[in-house]
Amino acid sequence: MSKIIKLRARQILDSRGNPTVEAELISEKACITASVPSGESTGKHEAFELRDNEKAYYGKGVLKAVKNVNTVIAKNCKGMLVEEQAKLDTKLTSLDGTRNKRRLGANAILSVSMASCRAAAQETHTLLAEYVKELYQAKKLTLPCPIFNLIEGGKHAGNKLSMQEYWLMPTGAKNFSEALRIGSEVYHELGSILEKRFGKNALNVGLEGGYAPQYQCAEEPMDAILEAVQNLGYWKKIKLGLDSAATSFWNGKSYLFEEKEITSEQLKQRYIDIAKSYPLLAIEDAFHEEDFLGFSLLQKKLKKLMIIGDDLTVTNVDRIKKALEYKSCNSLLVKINQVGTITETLKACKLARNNKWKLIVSHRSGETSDDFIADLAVGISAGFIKAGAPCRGERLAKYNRLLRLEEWLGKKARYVKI
Ligand code: 2PG
Ligand code: MG
Repeated sequence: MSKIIKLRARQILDSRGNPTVEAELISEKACITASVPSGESTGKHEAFELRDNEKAYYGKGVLKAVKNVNTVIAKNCKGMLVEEQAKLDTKLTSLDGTRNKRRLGANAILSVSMASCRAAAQETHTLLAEYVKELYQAKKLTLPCPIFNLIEGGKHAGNKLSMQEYWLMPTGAKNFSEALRIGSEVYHELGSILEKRFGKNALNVGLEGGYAPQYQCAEEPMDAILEAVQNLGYWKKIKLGLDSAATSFWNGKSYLFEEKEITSEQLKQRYIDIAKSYPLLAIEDAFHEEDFLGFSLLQKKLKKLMIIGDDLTVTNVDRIKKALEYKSCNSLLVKINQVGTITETLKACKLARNNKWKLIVSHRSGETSDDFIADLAVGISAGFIKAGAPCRGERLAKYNRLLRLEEWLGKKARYVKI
């Protein structure tokens, strides 16, 4: 056991060029940093991200959050034991005192929560993944199936696609490295297809490294991805998935889909048609963030699919309980900054898992090179990790960490069977 000796934070930039918080923690035995991600298409019910709203960085500075770490949090957490994650996280939430971490900022709080967890792992000379396994009291370690975002739309790209993410899921890979290879090869093959069709412009990418071609029709990206898959002979090894991020095209009354207003019922029918014609395995945020009923109607129709809650559930126990009541989903997207501490993240995962939901640990569109979530996915045996395209440093930080974990853990961690 060792105490926190020094805690401080600084403002750094994320992959979008926006400020974010990095914490530095020095304990009696460790010295580490941790930085927090940030979303673009954020859910209304997420924990509060504190921004300065001043001239610098177009209001997006995080110096207030940094100051909160350097003053209130540092003063009160110095001397606490890094191994006592739950105690530290309770302290952090009670120092904040608000329901959604509005006072100190979930970004300030999460940076310290992550830092402490990583320091505890370092001190005990265990991999963070193994340490998380202990915290979560998991029975085993599992390498997750990566979910690659190959084509972007919605708020993440400058094209006309309504849906935000088109995924390749190499569910038939025999191990993580093969899954990564499939993802990378399909990504490059898809690049050539798009370049032939639209010219070099189509190689521009969205926030998560996926291509952002000028498609508008919802099915076209899937056709292009499948063409790439076909060219490479990977048919049997893959499934497709979607993140609609439907709140971003909901106007309060209807969905603005492919530049037309459609009803919830019409959108549902479109998903059903897509599921009939494509090898679809998952749909995330199929409807807007308050539409628990819409989700459940879809789930009834598409029983075999993963119906994933993201903005709907925001890694929050109360929202997950409501989704359970309505039978809205069968899978949870797990984002540490939606809730703001590691302990609360693990609680949300436990609740979902106890109800037989699948877990998908997820990055945010604004990322840093911090690879915490790779270890988190392995430690809780999530089964899936969504960390963007197999391209761009902040995305590869997670996938490359998983390659290392695969090698280091060897037989201690099997690859998920889907
Ligand atoms: C999502 C995420 C990550 P953002 O909607 O699932 O892909 O995007 O971080 O912008 O919320
Ligand atoms: Mg989402």
